Amino acid sequence: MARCIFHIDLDAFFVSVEQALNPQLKGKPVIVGGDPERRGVVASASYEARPFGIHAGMPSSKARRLCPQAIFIRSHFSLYKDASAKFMEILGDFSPYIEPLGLDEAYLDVTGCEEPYGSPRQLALAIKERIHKELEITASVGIATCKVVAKIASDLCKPDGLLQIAPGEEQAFLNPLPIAKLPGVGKKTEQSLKETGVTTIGELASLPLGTIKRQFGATGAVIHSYARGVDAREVEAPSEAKSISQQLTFARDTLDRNFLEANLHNLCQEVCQELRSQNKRARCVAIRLRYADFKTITRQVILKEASDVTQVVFATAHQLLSKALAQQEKPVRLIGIRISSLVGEEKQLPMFHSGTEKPEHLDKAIDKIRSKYGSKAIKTGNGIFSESS
Ligand code: TTP
Ligand code: MG
Repeated sequence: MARCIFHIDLDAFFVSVEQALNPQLKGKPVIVGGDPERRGVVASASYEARPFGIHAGMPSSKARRLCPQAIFIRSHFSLYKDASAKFMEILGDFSPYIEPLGLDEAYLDVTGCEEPYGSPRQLALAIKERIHKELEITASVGIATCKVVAKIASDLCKPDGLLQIAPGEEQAFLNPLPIAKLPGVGKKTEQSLKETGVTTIGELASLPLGTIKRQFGATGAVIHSYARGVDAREVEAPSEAKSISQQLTFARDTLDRNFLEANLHNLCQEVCQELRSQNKRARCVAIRLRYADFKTITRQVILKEASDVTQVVFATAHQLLSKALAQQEKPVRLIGIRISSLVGEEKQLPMFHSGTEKPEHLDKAIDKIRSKYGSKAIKTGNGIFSESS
């Protein structure tokens, strides 16, 4: 089944944050960046300033010459960092598979997340609406089967846009675009390609791979593949793990509910043990099911309070599994769990002793035994199963 990847980029980010704080700036040519008097450069220009030829990286003094009526504002990085954190948090409510790129853009793998919304398009609209409601910033979303096409799509539909490239339409979409639109094609590569008469992505795609490899080496192979709309890169969380996941593909597709529940419990135990070893707790619990026909669904919920307790995570994952199984009864080939929105261990201690601590004691005891004797040394009731035929 084709993946569904979103690339989301906030419009005129620094300017939009300033406009949200000071609505009088809305609808005007606004430039955030360095001082025109002191050799500063433009960081972000409002869409009203862009028709004057103003863009990021341009000397602010030149921007002022091009548009004397523009309003210049100095950068306030702490404001942008706060807005960025809120933006990423919103995205985390829609899919656990997030790859932030800088402050104002991210890839999201939403394969199987779209069902409750009706379609990927509806899901993208829901994300745009949340961002607009909470941050007063518009976002542009590209939807495609891979990262590179999603990124180009979001770039083309700015501002406040939404552009979906249907599976199979990638090449037709890319063909007429100028090569400079392709990530990986910098100024030098663009120039060399133009010298050989290649100006569009379609022309690049139709060059023999050998030719492009001889000219540009390994980079050549990558841009050639991108030009054909082929990009197998996964949406990956940054190196400091922001999520923990485990999945299991069964030897045989199964409809056996007890078997699925038992496996889910084991997976929960594994991710929670890892979570506890990192002294973290998770706020988001997601399950993924892949059916025999490779159709994949993802279901997730945000916990009221972050937790590292296996029983809590399993109870939540179990509810998601029950709902998913009630919706479609098809043999399952893969089950996965992912816990994300991880927070440090600043746990609220209960004022009085209460029975609610018990599952944590149980987890600690299990972790100790497993770390000493291996993960198969102990299983709790939920994790013991036999596969029925
Ligand atoms: P971009 O997303 O590239 O630009 P943008 O959000 O201002 O406008 P667009 O609608 O085209 O996405 O970059 C995000 C922020 O990063 C931008 O608001 C300011 C900062 N930035 C710089 O400081 N210098 C730069 O050269 C660029 C490109 C961005
Ligand atoms: Mg942006």
